[in-house]
Amino acid sequence: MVTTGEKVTQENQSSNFNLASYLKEKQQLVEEALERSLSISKPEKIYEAMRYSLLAGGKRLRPILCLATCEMMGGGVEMAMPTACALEMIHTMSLIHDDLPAMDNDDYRRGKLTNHKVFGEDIAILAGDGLLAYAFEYVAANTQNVPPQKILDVIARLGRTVGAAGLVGGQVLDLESEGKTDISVDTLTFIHTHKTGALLETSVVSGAILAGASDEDIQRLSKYAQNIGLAFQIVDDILDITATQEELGKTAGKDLQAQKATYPSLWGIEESKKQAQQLVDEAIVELAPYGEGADPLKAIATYIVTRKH
Ligand code: GRG
Repeated sequence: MVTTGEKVTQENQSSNFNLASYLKEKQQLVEEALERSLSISKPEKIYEAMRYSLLAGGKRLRPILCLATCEMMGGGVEMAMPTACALEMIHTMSLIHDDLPAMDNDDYRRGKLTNHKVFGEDIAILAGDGLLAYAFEYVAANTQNVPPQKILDVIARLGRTVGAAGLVGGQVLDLESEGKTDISVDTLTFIHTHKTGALLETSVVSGAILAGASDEDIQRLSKYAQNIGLAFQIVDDILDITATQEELGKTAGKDLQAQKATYPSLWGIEESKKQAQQLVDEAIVELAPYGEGADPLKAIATYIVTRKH
């Protein structure tokens, strides 16, 4: 599955880079920006519901990927922060809707009760809608020092990513596949490249666009992101089996309970781990031209297969 002739060697693995302190620093910046992005107004209930899920923690992987890519391509954190926040708003709204009784029917998310358990189903649906709309407003109204055409490109990509060509399409196929025993690897991969991979890809690519990256760089970074996106989902499937509710912050073992086809159910756990590692190796190959500047993206790729939650 290696997509270029290059090999992953020791020198293009991150060596002295400290991912833990990098993630801590960026997570703090993102938390502060998210806190500032949405204040309580009238009617208070909907803002409280939106803030409840948006500020409930989480790894903030999508905003960090956007910021890291923007910086790697020569841009600054400030120009990418509105998009980084919008990515987290979109991700959070997808979690709120995914947890609803009509979808996955989950009681816990990010270690807390799900939005509908606290605010009711009606408000949870509206909180998701509110966050989705606000994400687009937030990018358009707050992005500075970026040419308007680039901002429009980011907004168009965000739209495509959440719609039927992305998260919504992946979710529909996922719902249709529940309880079926004959799901192929191709169908499973379609579900996850849309449901999970699309937003991770847009996180990376939008950071590159805002920094003014060339089409060639964007293509390379898309490949990096597609590979880590799929690896991320394979690991998610494995963790659903091997991790505890405390580690996950949500109910463990849900896939088996809902009779969902997963990578471990098709390949077994060991082969799934091998495939995830191979995808990450291939992702890292794409970063070869960017030297030390790519250390954060390399380390994040590695973290994706070693993470415990
Ligand atoms: C987007 C309009 C619109 C509707 C939503 C419900 C739905 C359509 C799509 C489902 C998308 C979904 C929930 C995909 C799963 C993605 C995933 C692996 C989530 C877990 O991500 P982490 O581990 O979570 O990054 P944290 O909590 O760390 O942010």
